[in-house]
Amino acid sequence: MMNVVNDFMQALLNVDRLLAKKIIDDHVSIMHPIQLIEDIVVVALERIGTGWQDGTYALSQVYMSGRICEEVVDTILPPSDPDRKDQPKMAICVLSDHHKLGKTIVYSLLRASGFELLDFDIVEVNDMVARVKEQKIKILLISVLMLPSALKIKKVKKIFKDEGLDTKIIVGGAPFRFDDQLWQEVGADAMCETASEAVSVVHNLMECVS
Ligand code: B12
Repeated sequence: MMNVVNDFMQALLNVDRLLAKKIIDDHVSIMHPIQLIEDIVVVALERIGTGWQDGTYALSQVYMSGRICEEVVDTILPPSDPDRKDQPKMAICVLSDHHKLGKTIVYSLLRASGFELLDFDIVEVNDMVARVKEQKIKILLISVLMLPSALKIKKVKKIFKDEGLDTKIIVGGAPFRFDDQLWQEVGADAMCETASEAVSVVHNLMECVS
């Protein structure tokens, strides 16, 4: 698997869309799409991010890698399951930052697993709270990839508390993988390391909401 990750990473760094797509296409028949994304795409992007941080790669390479992955991932995400489950109202969003790929994957995975959920896309705190109230959201999934965005969840939680909202918050994204206490510090009800975990975590939380 490490060789495949290396090849995929090189294709991204060389901005070779065709090769990147071919590597993914070659594996999609032997791996579940979400597994493939987590074992190849996420790992390669993380390594590119670390390489940018230590000065090995340029931000333009991070940017183009992200764009190519968005295109490639889009072609393999599973279709939604028409047999919707009986469930509390849910929504997903990116809070404040502009890293959308994780959110897109979690959204597709939950829909493919039979859940219906709204996509608020990128939102700021006040807009998010207003939409949660308007739509009577019971479970809110928040994706963030930057620490300052993660810390804003504290404010969301405080407003929910002050206004008597019992909406449960599930968080995910890089800052929570870097620091495994952070989800509790920001007041979330649950955290997922990967998109695959979202289905069982949502199931567990569904039992706590009316
Ligand atoms: C690609 C990328 C970009 C692209 C984004 C393109 C796009 N449209 O998404 C671009 C070039 C635009 C970008 C810009 C920046 N980036 Co950037 N970026 C990345 C990189 C390399 C990969 C992110 C990614 O897409 N990963 C793949 C996805 C699929 O993984 P994921 O989001 O983690 O999601 C998985 C899980 O976490 C989980 N998940 C995610 N969210 C949720 C939510 C829920 C509810 C659940 C259940 C699960 C879940 O499911 C997914 C699948 O398993 C990361 C490195 C990293 N380690 O993450 C840096 C990184 C996030 N970026 C970083 C930074 C600093 C920036 C910039 C500030 C750089 C700059 N100086 O301009 C800007 C900020 C832009 C902004 N305002 O948001 C830092 C953040 C550091 C920090 N501590 O805050 C990182 C960590 C890089 C680093 N090592 O320093 N970036």
